[in-house]
Amino acid sequence: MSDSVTDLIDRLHDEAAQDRPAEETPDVGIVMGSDSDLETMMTGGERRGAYDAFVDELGFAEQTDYERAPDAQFTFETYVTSAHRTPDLMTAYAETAEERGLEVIIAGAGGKSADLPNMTASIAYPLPVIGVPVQEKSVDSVIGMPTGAPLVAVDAGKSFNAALSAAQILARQHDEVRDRLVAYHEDLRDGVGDVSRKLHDSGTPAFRDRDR
Ligand code: RP5
Repeated sequence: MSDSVTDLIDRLHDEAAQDRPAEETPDVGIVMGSDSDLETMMTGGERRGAYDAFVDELGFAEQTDYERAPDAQFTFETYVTSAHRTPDLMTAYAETAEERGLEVIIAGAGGKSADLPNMTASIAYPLPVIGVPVQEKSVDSVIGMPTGAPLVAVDAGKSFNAALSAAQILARQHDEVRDRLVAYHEDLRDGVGDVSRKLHDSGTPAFRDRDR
């Protein structure tokens, strides 16, 4: 049988069988249960997401072709692998992840049975998985792993932080990622300093009305 899911599964196994140098394979794998999770997981939603953290703040690029790496040194890739609708694809992704060269996976799902992060973590073990509950009601099902089955998770919707956490894992081996993380934090610090001075020096009413 050949269908789009089977094709993807075959592709993942083919890629796992290749012997690509680490510099050419994606460093981070991002999976989500549905493309309806895209804004929360990646970009364009109520708050900034993993795509914004990786691309705008840390200089990563999205790798869309496993056999053709982008110029950027650090990369991520993105797939939909639903735990309930495509358990075979979720399994194939998780079990090939390490061989395909991934260092860490970010997995997000919504609903009350947000099983993708924890199932991906169980199958991809010992690769670290960072879970993102896409909705508040998904938090318990993402973080509720039994003893001995580890999963690191962020708060509901905080895929931006999941990207920073993934970068922290990569930074243990790559000074360049560490430098980018430090620079990002210094920017945050400067931002607080700037806003604090403006608030104080202009006074509350003028500060509040500054962008009106
Ligand atoms: C979950 O069900 C997905 O992660 C998504 O958050 C939710 C709803 O999915 P759709 O019905 O929008 O595809 O598995």
